[in-house]
Amino acid sequence: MDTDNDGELDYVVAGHSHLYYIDPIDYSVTWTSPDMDLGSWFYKGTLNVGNTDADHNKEIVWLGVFDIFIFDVFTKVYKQTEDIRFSSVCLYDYDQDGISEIIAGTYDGKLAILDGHTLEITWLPVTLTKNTERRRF
Ligand SMILES: [Ca+2]
Ligand SMILES: [Ca+2]
Ligand SMILES: [Ca+2]
Repeated sequence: MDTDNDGELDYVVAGHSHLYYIDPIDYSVTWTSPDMDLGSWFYKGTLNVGNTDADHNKEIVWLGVFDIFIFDVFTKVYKQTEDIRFSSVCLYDYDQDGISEIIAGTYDGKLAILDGHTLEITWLPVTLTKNTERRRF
């Protein structure tokens, strides 16, 4: 994907506790994120790219083990959610204002809409139950 709109494709890779930018020509690593302190866990899911706040730079939205990391592709400054065990994430412009909201599910079955700028959470009035019991017929 071309995350920074310079016409050159960027390879962005998540592995263990880091995010990497890889040069599309010689495959050298051009940027490595700080250690996200995810221990030996791998990241899950895909890297989402979109504009999640008021500036025009795109953000990379990445689900680590439980936390969501939001990197500005130019400044590489990032924000991180805390204290909520997220299990999935995607981007969608829920309120149609041209800025993507972060839609995220949690391990206990809740659905959240996060403001990518303030990380303020709006919980949707649904709880998805995990069907862990075997049905008996
Ligand atoms: Ca690029
Ligand atoms: Ca932005
Ligand atoms: Ca929006």
